[in-house]
Amino acid sequence: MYQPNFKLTILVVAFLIGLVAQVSAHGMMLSPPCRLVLSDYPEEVVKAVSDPTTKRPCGAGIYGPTTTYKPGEWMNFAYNVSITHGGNCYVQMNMNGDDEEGFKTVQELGECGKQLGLVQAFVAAPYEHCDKCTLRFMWDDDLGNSYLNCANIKVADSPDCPTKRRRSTRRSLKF
Ligand SMILES: *[C@@H]1O[C@H](CO)[C@@H](O)[C@H](O)[C@H]1NC(C)=O
Ligand SMILES: [Cu+2]
Repeated sequence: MYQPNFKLTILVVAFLIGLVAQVSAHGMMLSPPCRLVLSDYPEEVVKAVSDPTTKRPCGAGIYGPTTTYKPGEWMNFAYNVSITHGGNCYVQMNMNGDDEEGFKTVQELGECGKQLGLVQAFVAAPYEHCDKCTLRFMWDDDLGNSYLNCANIKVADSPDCPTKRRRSTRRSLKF
C-alpha cells in the first residue's frame, strides 16, 4: 500500500525534524535583535541561530537590523535559553566590524545557560562613536560546544549628529 507508507514516512520525518530542533536549539539572543538566516520558515531561522556552531566569529546569522545607542547608554541585553548546559557566557563588543581579534568582553554573564528562559542584563554601550560595531553573545558550554549570536550596533549622539562629522572633527584635530 503506497498511501499509508507515504503518510507514515512523512510522520516519521516530521517527528525527527521536531526532535532535532528540540535537541539542538539551545537559545538565541533576543535583544538587541541579532543577525538571522534567510528562510521562509521561522522555526528554521530559530534553529539555525540557536544551534551549536563552529562558524566564527558570528555563528550562522548573516544579516540583521542595526540598533543605534547613545554613547554609554544602557543596552537592554536578553538571551533566551531553551536547552540548559554549564559553561561561561559573555557579552562582547567589537568596535569595528567582525574580526575575531576585535571582540572584547564587556560583561561576563557567568554560567548563564544553567536555567531555562530569559537571561537579561543591562550592558553599557561604548562611549566612543562607531558606525559598524558588533555586539556578540558567546557561550562556550561544558561539552565543548559554542553558541554565537551577533547584533549590528551603531553608537551616535542622535540621528541629527552622525558619527561621520565627529570623526572628521577628531581627525582634523590630530593634523
Ligand atoms: C524562551 O525559552 C523558553 C524555555 O525554553 C521557551 O519555552 C520559549 O519559547 C522561548 N521564547 C523565545 C521567544 O525564544
Ligand atoms: Cu546540548
